[in-house]
Order: sequence, then C-alpha cells, then structure tokens
Amino acid sequence: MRFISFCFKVVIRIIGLLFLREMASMRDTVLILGASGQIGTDLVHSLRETKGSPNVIASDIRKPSEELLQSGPFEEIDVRDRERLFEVIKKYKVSEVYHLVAMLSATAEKTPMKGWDLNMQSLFNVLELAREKHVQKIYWPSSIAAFGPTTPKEDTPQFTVMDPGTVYGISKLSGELWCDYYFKKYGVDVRSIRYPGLISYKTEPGGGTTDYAVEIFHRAKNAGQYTCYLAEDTALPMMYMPDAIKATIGIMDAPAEKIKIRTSYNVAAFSFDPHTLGEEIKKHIPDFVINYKVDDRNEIALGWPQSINDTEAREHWGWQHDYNLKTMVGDMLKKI
Ligand code: VAH
Repeated sequence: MRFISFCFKVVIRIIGLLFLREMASMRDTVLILGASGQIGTDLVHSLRETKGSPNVIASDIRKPSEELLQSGPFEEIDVRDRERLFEVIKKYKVSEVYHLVAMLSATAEKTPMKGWDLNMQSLFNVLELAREKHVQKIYWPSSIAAFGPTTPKEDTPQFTVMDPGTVYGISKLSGELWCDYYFKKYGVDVRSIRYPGLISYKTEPGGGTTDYAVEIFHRAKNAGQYTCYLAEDTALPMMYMPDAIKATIGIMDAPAEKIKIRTSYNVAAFSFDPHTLGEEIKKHIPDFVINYKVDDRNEIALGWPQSINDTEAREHWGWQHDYNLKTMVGDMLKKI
C-alpha cells in the first residue's frame, strides 16, 4: 500500500513539473528590434494590446519616446552588438523576435557600406541566436526593393527575376536567401513579407524613397502645398500601416505548416502615383497644391514594381488587406 502511495506522489510531482514547464514555455515574450521606427511604433502598440505590455519588450538604439517608455519594458540595443542582444533575450526569456531595424533605400545610397553592414550584420546576429535555439521564432521584413529594373513591373509575381539596383534592395534580397538557408539547414522558423511603401501617421518619415507618401499628408494639412521628389506618374505599390501590421502579425500567428515560402512573401493593397494621391487629397483639401522637383530618388523608384501579385500570401496563410486609397487618405487626414 505504502509503495502505491509513493508511486502516486511521484506521478503527481512529475505532472506538476511538466505543467509548470509548459506554462513557462507558453510565456511568449516578444522582443521588437527597431521599436521607435515607422513599423515598430505601430507594432509595439498592437502587440502590447493583444499580449500584454510586460510580454512585449521594445528596443531601439535611440532613446524612446516618453509614450513608449511609459507603455512597457524598453531596452537600448544596437542590433550589431550580438552579446547585448543575447543579454536582453536571456533577461526576458524572449521566444519571438521582430527584427525591424534597417537603413532604408535613399539613406543607404549615401553610405552603402554602413547600410550593408547594419542590414546584414543585424540579421545574422538574430538568425544565429535562433540557430543556437535561444529564440523560437523570428520576423524579418523584406521589401519590394528586392525586385529590380528587369522585374515585370505590373502584377509582379512571387517568383520572378530579381536584380535590385540599390544597397537596400541588395541587402533585402540577400537577407531573403539567408532566411531560407537558415530554415532549410537549421530549421530556424523565420518568416518574412515584402512590404510595399508604408503610410502611417505616428512617426516622421525615415529615409525611404516611398516616404513622400507620408510627408505629403503633413504638408497638405499644415501648408496646403507639397513639392514632390518623385515624378507625377511614378506609380508604386503602397499599403496603409494598419494593414502592414495585420500582415506582420498574420504571418507570425499562422501555423508553421502554412508558411510554404521561407524567402519572403509578396503582399499588396493598392498602387498610386503622386498625381493620383494628390487628386485624392484634394477631395478633402480642395486648395491643396502639389508641385514637382524630381531628384535621384525617382530613379530608385523606377527600378521597383508598380503593382504586386500576392496570390500565395492569400492562399497560404489567409492574407487580405482592408484599406484602399480612398479609405487610407480619409483616415490619414483625420489622424494627422
Ligand atoms: C523605402 N519605405 O522607401 C522603404 C520601402 C519599398 C521601399 O521598403 O526604402
């Protein structure tokens, strides 16, 4: 009888330990690298709403805004410093990393080697920590900049010619191939989408070629006039930030077996050129005037697709956008 009672106690203790370990592993602490950037600012807010602030660690190389600091844990991290990154991952038992740090297209053309070093070294640091099993899942964004001048411009397919002509685009295409390599060789669960130009109101533009589509709203509201650095007919794929956040969380929440592409997924919402955007703004601000002073960023934009086909993202993990040009403009002018 005493032996049976002893065995029963042992079994109960083992079940209890397994339960506690399961609970600990279920605490999916998330670390966002580049939390003060255009995407990071919105993503921190969304993830803290769903996962709880203590479980979402914001980080950036720059000091955070007061709002970001007050809303949950923040750590200063230079993502090129692998030891510092590892220290924070251990401190918070991080299970998922959203790596949003990058030097964008226009800025990287001014300092090519700094752009390449930041974009690639930071990615390798995160991939290596995942290969060593210190984190379970990674999100890393690519971009339509990974396409190039010989890529079909209209309805650009998921699989096609990719010959990027910018440092940023070369780093994004290289990064896609490295993500696929780490998945195939080491089983690293890294997921990625190719963002189009992103439009949001919470942060200032950050050196991207597509950022005219952010600046224009601030100028239209405050000055009634905007001088655009792209030509009036330079069309680009664009997306409103709420949809970009939806796609980002959507691919990360999808079951692993649904993620059939481990380079990066095309995602799309709508496309426009500066003239079309200006006309839509005029429906809200009739006296708004857009002028043009085209610079070298127009050449960058002409090397990118004009519209994107995202069939695979819609079929594999259920992506679909909510905003179109009309609803995006209406919401931006309300929120700016
Ligand atoms: C840039 N906003 O303009 C980024 C984007 C499609 C380009 O990745 O550099």
